[in-house]
Amino acid sequence: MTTSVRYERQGQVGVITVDNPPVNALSQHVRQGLLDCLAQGLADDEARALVMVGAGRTFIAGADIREFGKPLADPDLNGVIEAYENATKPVVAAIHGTALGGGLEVALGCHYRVAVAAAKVGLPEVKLGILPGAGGTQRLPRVAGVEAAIDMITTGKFVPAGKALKLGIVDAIVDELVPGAVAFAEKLLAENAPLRRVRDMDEKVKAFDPARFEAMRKAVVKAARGQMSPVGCFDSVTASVTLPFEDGLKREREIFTGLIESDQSKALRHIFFAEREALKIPDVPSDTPTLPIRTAAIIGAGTMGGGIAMCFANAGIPVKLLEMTREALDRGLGIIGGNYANTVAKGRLTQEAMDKRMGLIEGVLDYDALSEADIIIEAVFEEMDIKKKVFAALDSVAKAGAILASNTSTLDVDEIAASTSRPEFVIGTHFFSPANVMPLLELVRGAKTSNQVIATSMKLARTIAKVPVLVGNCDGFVGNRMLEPYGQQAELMLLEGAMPAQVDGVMQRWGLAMGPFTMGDMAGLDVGWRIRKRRAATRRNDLFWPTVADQICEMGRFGQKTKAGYYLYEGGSRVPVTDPKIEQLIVEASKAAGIERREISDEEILKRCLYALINEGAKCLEEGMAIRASDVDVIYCFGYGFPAWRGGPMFQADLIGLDKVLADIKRFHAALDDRWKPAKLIETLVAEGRSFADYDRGR
Ligand code: T1G
Repeated sequence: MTTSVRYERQGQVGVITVDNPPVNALSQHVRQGLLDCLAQGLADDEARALVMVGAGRTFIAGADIREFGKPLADPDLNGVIEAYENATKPVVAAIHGTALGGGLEVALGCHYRVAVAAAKVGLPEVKLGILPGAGGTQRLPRVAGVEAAIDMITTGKFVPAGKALKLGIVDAIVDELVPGAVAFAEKLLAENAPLRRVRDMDEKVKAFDPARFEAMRKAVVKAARGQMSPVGCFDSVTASVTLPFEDGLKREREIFTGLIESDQSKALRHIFFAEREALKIPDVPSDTPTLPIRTAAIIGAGTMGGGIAMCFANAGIPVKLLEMTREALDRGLGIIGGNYANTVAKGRLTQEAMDKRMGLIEGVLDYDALSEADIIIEAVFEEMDIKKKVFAALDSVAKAGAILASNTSTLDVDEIAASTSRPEFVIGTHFFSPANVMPLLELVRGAKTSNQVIATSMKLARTIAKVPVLVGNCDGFVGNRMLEPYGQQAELMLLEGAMPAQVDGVMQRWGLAMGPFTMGDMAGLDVGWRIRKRRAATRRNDLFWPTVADQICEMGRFGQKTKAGYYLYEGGSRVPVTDPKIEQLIVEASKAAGIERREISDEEILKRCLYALINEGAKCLEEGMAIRASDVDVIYCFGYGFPAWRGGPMFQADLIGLDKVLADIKRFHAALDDRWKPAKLIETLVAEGRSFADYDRGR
């Protein structure tokens, strides 16, 4: 008998409790315990019905992902679920927290399901590159209907209990979890309710017209943008309509087996754990006391400042937004209001929730209004002198113990901290635009930033629904530092023979949300232009520096915001249109540089862009600017549109083979220029037969 699942009787109802902290994952001993306790409950003559519940903060959150990649030990989850489905006494699943993946599949194997109002259910396997592999694609359509099942399973979205009730996934909402579930079970007994097996509930799948699948599948393929699992999920759900239940299970198992072995699933599982690993800072103990963050303040109501203010309001934290003039403040508040109104119009937020959030944002015009804030984030113009003035002013008004943060994207956090008397309370909080949408938050550790401020900032990041990664204080930190050589290779290839559309096309077909030039046009070409001007005096003069980007900026073309950059954006459209003028400019720039243009293959484009990221990422690791290679992957997947189903640049290097990557870097070094000097860490790892994953594990 395992200890992670226990049985006890309450009156005439047997209660089976799964207790496998932290999220009651269905590890082997849990699967065995579920079978043992079911047998115990069925053998208990005093027990006329059974309830299944999770101990701690949640119901079962799914299969144990750490078991993937190894031979799955018996008992098989499908067998466990079938045993519950065929139980000779009614079984009620009592859901709180989240019932996810295999957890919801186990609940769907029970005859009935109840939930507390705050509970959520979901089948998020698609986010791990797989599909619900324990009958979820066959049972969920039978309770929720085919359309809702396709929507939930191909997106992995969580559904709150109220909606789950409406859909038919749960049968009742209860106030108190176990008493409510026991009472529900007793009611079933009193009504002599049937042992209702979901597999027998065919009405909703029979009512669905399979002719609709063709158009629906096209939409899923388009949205998947190269990821296989959403399409696999879709195909498996269609079997619930076109095949008998048992055959549908077989079809589900076939597709599952193919997906779980895929590199895409390995990459997505890597990112799942990497995101959580990034929270662990080797020299900041996990029990470091944190500072309370009850109120916040943002300086600067521009695009970034407004977006950051929304992050706090969305998390229910009152936030003051400081501007220097009433006009600038009203403009900033207006943009925020417009953003929220858009979300309401799209049905993603209620008007009441919008009003509540807007009510948490207070515009102010005086630094003194910031004196009670627990954290103050500066989001002013990216010029060091301006930032130092702001921090000097903050130093005189902020209360003792307030965190003073800069949203700088590249500037020296130590220099900013030195303009205060409290550098231990200064940290970089590099949000990504749009700040209320992009999940990544690079936390930049200054030389004097205290452990308490780091621990507080990591915790706060999660509170405001951000994915935090702690990085070192170098020019560009980690994400933007790596973007430099990536952008330079793209620019150099324009002069050597490529055009923007070819380079962007290669990177987007490979899976990036945007190629380098469409991304530059979206972010604003003037941002990079200002950085290049700042660095011009110190950049290496033994290297050739491409000039096309500067020439485009000198024409006043900064991208989407000026309706022209590398591409044209007619009528305010965001769709890039090739501009013959820019193509002509590129050809002339090649000539002026004395470069004979040549055909550049897609493979060379991909390698030079991807390996530039890998090489610089390795340098960040060897300099201690990034703690782990997996942190670099989190940064690129959550902040730069790198496809999570590719796992990040460093995961890709391991997948390709670090020795092969090094061989190509050396080839580029010989053929191109010294930008391609291999990172010492890559040479060391290859010499020792190790991978970035080995490096992260300290092996
Ligand atoms: N397996 C193993 N460990 C898990 C886990 C899981 N399913 N879920 C979470 N953990 C660990 C996590 O790594 C962290 O560990 C700790 O628990 C707390 O997690 C057959 C095949 C449930 C919403 O995809 O979405 O079922 O870092 O920090 O923010 O069809 O965890 O502390 O060492 O995320 O409160 C499907 C994944 C699996 C759900 C809680 N299920 N988990 O969020 O805590 S595949 C999922 C989550 C499957 C079946 C298929 C979240 C959460 P550590 P946390 P949280």
